[in-house]
Amino acid sequence: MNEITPNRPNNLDAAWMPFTNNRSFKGGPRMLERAEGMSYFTPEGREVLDGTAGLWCVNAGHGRREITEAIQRQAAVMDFSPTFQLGHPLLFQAAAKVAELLPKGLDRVFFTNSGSESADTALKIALAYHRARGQGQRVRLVGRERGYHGVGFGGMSVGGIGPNRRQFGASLPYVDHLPHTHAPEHNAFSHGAPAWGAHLADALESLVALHGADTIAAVMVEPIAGSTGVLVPPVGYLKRLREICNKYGILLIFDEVITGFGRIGAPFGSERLGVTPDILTMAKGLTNAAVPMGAVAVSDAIYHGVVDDAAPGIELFHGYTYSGHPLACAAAIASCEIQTRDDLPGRVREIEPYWEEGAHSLKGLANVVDIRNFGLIAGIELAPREGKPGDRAGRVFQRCFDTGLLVRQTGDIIALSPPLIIEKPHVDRIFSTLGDAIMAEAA
Ligand code: PXG
Repeated sequence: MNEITPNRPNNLDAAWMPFTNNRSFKGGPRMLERAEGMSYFTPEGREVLDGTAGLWCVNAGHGRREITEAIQRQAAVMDFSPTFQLGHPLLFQAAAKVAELLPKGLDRVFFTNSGSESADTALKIALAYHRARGQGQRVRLVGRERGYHGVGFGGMSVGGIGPNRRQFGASLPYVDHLPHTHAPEHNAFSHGAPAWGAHLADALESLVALHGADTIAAVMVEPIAGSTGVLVPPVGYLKRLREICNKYGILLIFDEVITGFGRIGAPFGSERLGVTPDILTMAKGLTNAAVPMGAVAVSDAIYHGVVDDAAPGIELFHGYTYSGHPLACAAAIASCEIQTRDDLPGRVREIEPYWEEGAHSLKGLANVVDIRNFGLIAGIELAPREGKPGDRAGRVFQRCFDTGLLVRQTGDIIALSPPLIIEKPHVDRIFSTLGDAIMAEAA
C-alpha cells in the first residue's frame, strides 16, 4: 500500500504538466523541493546547481530574504486590492521602481502577470495607439521566425515557433514574419554578437513593400531570442530595425522577458545593445520569480497618445484582475532594489569574459556544432542523432540533472542562463559537468 509522505507526492496523475512530456515525466519524475542561492535540492537532499535561474527568471539567486520578507509583510497588511478604478500604494511604488531601471524615455508601466500577457498587452497597446491617432488601418503585426512571445493568441501568432501553434490550427490574421537571424554557416562559434547578418533586418523593407507601411502597426522581436536556442542579434541588426520602423511610423516592441533585469549586463538589454524600442515587455526577473508578474513599459508619446484625447471614461480597455497584485508589487520593489544595490548588471559584465571562455571551452567536443553567448547566456548546439531530433540534447539534459546540474534543452540546443550571483567556481562546475555529459553522449 502507498503511504502518503509529507512533501512526497505519491500520485502524479491529477496534474497535467505544462510544456512537459507528461508520459515520460511521470515514469521517471525529476523533483525539486528546496532552493537556495545558486542551487536546487531534490527531495532526497541532492544538490542540483541551477544553470538556468529556474526558467531564466531567478536572476538574484534563490531564496532572497529581502523579497520573501517583503511578500510576507504585504500579505499580512493587505492580501489583495483591485486595481480597476482603485489603487494601492505599492502599485505606484513598484511602477516607479521599474521606471528607474528602464531605458530613458520608457517610463510608463502597465502590470500583467506573465510574459505571455505582457506580449499580448504590448500588441494591444500598439493597436490602440495607432487607432487613437486616426490610423486604425494599421493592424498588421510583424514578428520573427523562431521568436517566442509566450502562449496567448497574440504572442503565439507573432512568435515564430511552429510547434507552439501547430496543435491549435488558428493564429491571428494580419501577421507576418521577418526571417530569423540564426546563420551558423557564417557565424558559428561567434563570441558575443556575430558579425554577419545586419542586413537581415532589411526584410522589413520587403514586408513594407508587400503590405504597405500604413497597414503595419508594430514589429515585435526579442533582442536576444532565448527559448529557441540563444540567437544573438548580428552587430547592427537591431539598429537597422529601429531605423526602418522610424522611417515608416511602425512601433518597435522589444520582448525583454529574458534580457531584462541584468541578464545581459545592463538593467535592460536595450541599453546594452544601444537601441531603444517604443514598447518593452518584461516578466521573470521583475520579481525574481517569487510571485508571478509581468509588465509593459511604453514611451510617454504612446501613453499620451492613447490616454490624452480618449473619449471620457476608460482609455485602454484592458487589464487583468491581478494587474499590480500587492504581493507581486512587494516582490518587484524588493527585487528592483537588489538589482541596484548588488549591481547585478555590473556583476554580469565582470564575469562575462570568464563565462564566455567557459562556454567556448566546449568547442571541439564530439557533436558540438555551435556555441553562442552574450551576457550571462550561452547556447550550445549539438548535432542531432540521425532520425531522432532532440534526443541527444535531451539525454545530455538528463545526464546533467543526474550529475547535479540543471540546464535547459530546446531541440538539440542546450541553453544556460544562471542566476547573476554566479561565481567563477560555479562557472567551472557548469561547463565541466556539461562537457562530461556531452562526451558521454558522443556515440
Ligand atoms: N517572451 C519571452 C521572450 C519569453 O522567453 C515569454 C514571453 C512568456 O512568458 P510566460 O511568463 O508567459 O511564460 C517567454 C517565456 C525556455 C523557456 O525553455 C522560456 C520561457 C518560458 C519557458 C521556458 O527557454 N520564456
